[in-house]
Amino acid sequence: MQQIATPVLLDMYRRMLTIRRFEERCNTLFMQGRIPSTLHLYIGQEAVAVGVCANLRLSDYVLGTHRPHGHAIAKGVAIRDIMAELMAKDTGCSRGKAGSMHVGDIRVGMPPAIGIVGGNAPIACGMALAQKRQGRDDVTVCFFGDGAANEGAVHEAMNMASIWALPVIFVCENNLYGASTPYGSVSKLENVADRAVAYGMRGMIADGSDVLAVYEAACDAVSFSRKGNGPVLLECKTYRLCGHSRSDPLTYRTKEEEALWRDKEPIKRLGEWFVAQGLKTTADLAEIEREVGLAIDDAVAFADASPYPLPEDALKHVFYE
Ligand SMILES: Cc1ncc(C[n+]2csc(CCOP(=O)(O)OP(=O)(O)O)c2C)c(N)n1
Ligand SMILES: [Mg+2]
Repeated sequence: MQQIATPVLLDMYRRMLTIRRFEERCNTLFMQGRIPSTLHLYIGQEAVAVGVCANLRLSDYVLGTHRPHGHAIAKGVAIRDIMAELMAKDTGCSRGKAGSMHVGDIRVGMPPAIGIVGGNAPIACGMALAQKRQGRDDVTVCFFGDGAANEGAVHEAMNMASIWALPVIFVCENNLYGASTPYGSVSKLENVADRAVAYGMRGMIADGSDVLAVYEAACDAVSFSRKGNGPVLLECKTYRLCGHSRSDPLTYRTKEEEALWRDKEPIKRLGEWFVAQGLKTTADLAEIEREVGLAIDDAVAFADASPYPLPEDALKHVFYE
């Protein structure tokens, strides 16, 4: 395993924990009716967004999905701005008009996420084409799910990215289900990454419950694409430890399967690794937990105190002005 600097490791731990606690709070706020619309939580998948984004610069781009809170926090969108967006406040990152499925902040390299499954893949090609034509050695990361992998737009985008040698890292978060549909029932191939060969691009697989493994694979993929070698398809094997969206009774999967994945969930795993390596004590980790809790309290207080958008501004920032 490559040597990862301790501050990077610590930042990854803090970010994963921030995503987890942020979303747990979102769930509570949603149940209380303080967050309108719907929510797709990322609980269990934190290592994917964090391990990938720890390899990115501010000028690299990330395109999220309908499950984007983790992507946004990992890329550096402020949690105050995300929370305000979820609560439909004017201070939200999309001025309270977009909600959970469209969080992002172009100032940190993440345009609003795309709720259309697979819809972000062609957009990733466009953004990567711009990066390439501007002579930048930046990359675009396109997160998508195992369900999205079967969308026509994703196939077209991968083919085009390969032909034009675009700097796109296609990160498939294979959490075994597209809503309630098991991946095995919609693909003959065990791995989404095996499809890479059909597009003439590199395919890689990482353990998506292990942030160190994701970091290492993404480091390789990102540096490969930065050098102008074209796109990479990186599949991360992961699992959502929550329902697909609101009111999901989870009847399509077994308690045994859930327990298996809960056992190897990424945050506890990295925490235990820190302690085993002698890098941190359990007291240090408790202090990080406390600080993360305070940051989330602050984000909720900020969103609570923020005004709603004015009705007369409804059409502002919707069309190009
Ligand atoms: C084009 C399109 N079809 C259907 C939906 C409804 N939908 C939202 S999420 C989802 C499942 C997506 O599964 P996957 O790509 O594996 O992502 P995951 O939810 O597992 O993160 C579906 C069918 C949608 N948003 N867009
Ligand atoms: Mg899925």
